[in-house]
Amino acid sequence: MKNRWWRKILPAVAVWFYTSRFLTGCGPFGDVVLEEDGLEVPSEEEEDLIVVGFSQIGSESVWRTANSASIQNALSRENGFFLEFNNARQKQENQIKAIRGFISQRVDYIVFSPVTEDGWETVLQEAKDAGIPVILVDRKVVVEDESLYTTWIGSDAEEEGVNAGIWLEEYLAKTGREGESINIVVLQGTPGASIQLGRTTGFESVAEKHSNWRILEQKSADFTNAKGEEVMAQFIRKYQDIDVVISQNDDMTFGALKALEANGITTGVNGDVIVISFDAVREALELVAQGIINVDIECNPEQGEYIAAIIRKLENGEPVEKENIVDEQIFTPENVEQYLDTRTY
Ligand code: GZL
Repeated sequence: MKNRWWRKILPAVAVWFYTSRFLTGCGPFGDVVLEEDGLEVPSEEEEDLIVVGFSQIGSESVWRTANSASIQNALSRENGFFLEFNNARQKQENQIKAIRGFISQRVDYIVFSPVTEDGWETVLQEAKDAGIPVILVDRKVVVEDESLYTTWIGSDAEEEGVNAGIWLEEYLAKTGREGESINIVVLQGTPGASIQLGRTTGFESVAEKHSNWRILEQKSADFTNAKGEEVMAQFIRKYQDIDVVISQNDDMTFGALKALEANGITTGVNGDVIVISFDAVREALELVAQGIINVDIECNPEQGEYIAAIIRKLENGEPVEKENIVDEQIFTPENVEQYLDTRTY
């Protein structure tokens, strides 16, 4: 383990942090949004734990909650880690402040899921200058200098979008509709998020092969249930003949289904509208089993063990891949039943 002499002064830092926070209403690192209990400081007996600062995007979706649980379970004290977990409430400025807080605390590793792909060079350079390795998880960043982060763990967003397009091709052929004019609306995730951009590009790359497919509109509903319902209601008011709804996560799908039902529009295997969703959280898979959602493209949130394994490799001086893709699959009414009982999220 590294000699972390500075840990001796951490209790004093904590007193300073709490005092300044109490007196000024915010922490010395600005209004960093930390867990309710504020700055946790490793105790004497926790000296040898690997200290990880994790900036999570938020708690906007069922998927995100599962992702956080996976990371907190894997980076536990029992497993040799001291985890500083920060919820950025989907704001990049909160993530940047949290990362600066981790740098000030001199954590051993910084791990974060970047809410959007741009605007990270400065803070990543600060982490590099401080000699703190950065591990990206879930979403990606776009930076000139890729040495600013050690590795990335997540899903192949573009492949997920392509898989949605391929499934639609096969489904239309199977139902004798491949020659029909197909009107499509897309509920997109957070603008500028790598996962949203990838899913969009992937699906578009298939759609452009079909002159009879028409993407009427693509609009962000920010990966949330409420916005999904709101944007779907707008689509319904605007377009008379929607054949397919592509929803880039299950939470937006849940909202969209509410709006469709409120307008007497049925969905799924025997419905008016085909619904293609992403994430494959258990609640959505139950709707796939009922034939209400036609297909759910899994995006695996169980990334905690991947992070723990990579940190252990780095601690041992072993090389790690720059990109680590997590396993995932596609769920349809035909195959979903066998997985329902074993789903962990
Ligand atoms: C996917 C992840 C996305 C999920 C949404 O990798 O970034 O963010 O699809 C979540 O549910 O909000």
